Amino acid sequence: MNSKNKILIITIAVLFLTATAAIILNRGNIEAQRELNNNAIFIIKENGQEVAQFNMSEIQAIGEIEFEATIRSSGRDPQDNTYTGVLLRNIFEHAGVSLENHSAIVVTAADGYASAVDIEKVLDDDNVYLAYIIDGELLGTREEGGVGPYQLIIRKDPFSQFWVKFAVSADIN
Ligand SMILES: Nc1nc2c(c(=O)[nH]1)N[C@H]1C(S)=C(S)[C@@H](COP(=O)(O)O)O[C@H]1N2
Ligand SMILES: [Mo]
Repeated sequence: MNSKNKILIITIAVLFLTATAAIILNRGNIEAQRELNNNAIFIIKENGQEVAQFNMSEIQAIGEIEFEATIRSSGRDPQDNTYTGVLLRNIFEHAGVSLENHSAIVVTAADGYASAVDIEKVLDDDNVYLAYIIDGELLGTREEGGVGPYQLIIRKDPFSQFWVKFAVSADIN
């Protein structure tokens, strides 16, 4: 083998090992973060009364979906992202709460922000999600500079002011 080929093979091997190491390290990282975020409790209420609490693995087990959404916040260009989360309606159904005979769900955040979402929007099977991963990374807590651990996302809204960062509970009224 000539020295040019040797250098080529060594370069390819180094690149391959670096990429493999990065993937493995990142996977470990996500698992560690997810573990940590199992302290992240989301509370389900019906008419102001708590009916259930779920941690992140429990939320995930309800039916994880990947979806695209565009965040349109004032003063910035729209940004397309891939989120991972579950439909808000599925969380209520999992908690044994019927969506019938209700008009809205009020989602409340750790910073006091709250948003009321019409039940018609919640019933749509590709609109109102509770997300915890953005582009393969956990959303992170407010303390970590993130917008989670949970964020309410309303995909089909033309603006994002009714999305809820740091979401902690949802109350069906
Ligand atoms: N908890 C919480 N959620 C919130 C807000 C907020 O201040 N606190 N701002 C809203 C607004 S006005 C927008 S545009 C979106 C995106 O906010 P960001 O641009 O600060 O990420 O989140 C919405 N949800
Ligand atoms: Mo906004």
